[in-house]
Amino acid sequence: MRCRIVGAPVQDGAGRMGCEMGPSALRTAGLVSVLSELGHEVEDWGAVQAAPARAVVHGNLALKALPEISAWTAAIAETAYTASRDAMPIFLGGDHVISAGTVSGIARRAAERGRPLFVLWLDAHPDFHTLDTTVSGNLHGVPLAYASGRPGFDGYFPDLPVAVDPSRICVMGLRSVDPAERRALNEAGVTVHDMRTIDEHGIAPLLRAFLALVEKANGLLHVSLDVDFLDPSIAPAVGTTVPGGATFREAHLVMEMLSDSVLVSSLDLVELNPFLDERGRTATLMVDLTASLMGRRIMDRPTRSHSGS
Ligand code: DIR
Ligand code: MN
Ligand code: MN
Ligand code: MN
Repeated sequence: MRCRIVGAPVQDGAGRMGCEMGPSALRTAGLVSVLSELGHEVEDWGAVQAAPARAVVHGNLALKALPEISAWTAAIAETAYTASRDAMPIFLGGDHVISAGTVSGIARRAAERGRPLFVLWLDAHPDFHTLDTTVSGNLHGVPLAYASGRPGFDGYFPDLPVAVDPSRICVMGLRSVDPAERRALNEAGVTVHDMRTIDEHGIAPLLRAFLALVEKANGLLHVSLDVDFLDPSIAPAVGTTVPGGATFREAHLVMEMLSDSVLVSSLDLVELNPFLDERGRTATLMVDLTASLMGRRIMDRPTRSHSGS
């Protein structure tokens, strides 16, 4: 497969600095060579350039860096649209606000192809705040709400070409949800698997059910992997650690099942903060998880051929 690496060195959406270094750390951990060794053709597009910010003022004075983030979102959406023309884009964050742009650009591409877009959001948090409900004001808490067309972004974020239908979104790994997000997730009808559900059922059947929906609809699948989906004991390099996350085995199982499904058409690797890492340990884990998603296996397994785009 042809993979296109796209850096999105955004850090203003998170509560602390450091995510800007994420793309460098993922490259340093060997992302490109790992993908090449798996037989993929890899193109590295370098980094998205932020457009100049224009003044944007919002009534919620807690919002941080709104003009800058709005400009980043426009630039990332455009690049995501272009990069997904004839390759599988892998977006290197940057904090999770980059996904406002990546999902928007990918949704536009999917609509043009007449394919429904599904989104798998692997995260401790649902990132389902609007500009009005966020309490922290950190805009990495809003991208899924924006991409699914929740109201209140008009005039502040770029106009959304195509919204992702909430019934095609699955959020997995939740263990930190603000009250406004909980209400909104229920109302919108997003499929939500919190850690308790994963504990009770096991992660595989939950994922399998979602993949069956994607397959049945002949959909495209965007995967957004936040470092804090993982337990902090294995992935410490993130500004918002929450105990009780996915284990090493659960995370690799998810990635291998995604690989087997041959449904994934784009990927975000977000929230890596290399300043908080232990000698590249978290960056290396993120690269290894990407390898599992892109075909690395412990032993040979029966594989399906790619269904094409
Ligand atoms: C919290 C934490 N819900 C907020 N969110 C995220 O700031 O809105 N942390 N995304 O990573
Ligand atoms: Mn997130
Ligand atoms: Mn998170
Ligand atoms: Mn509008």
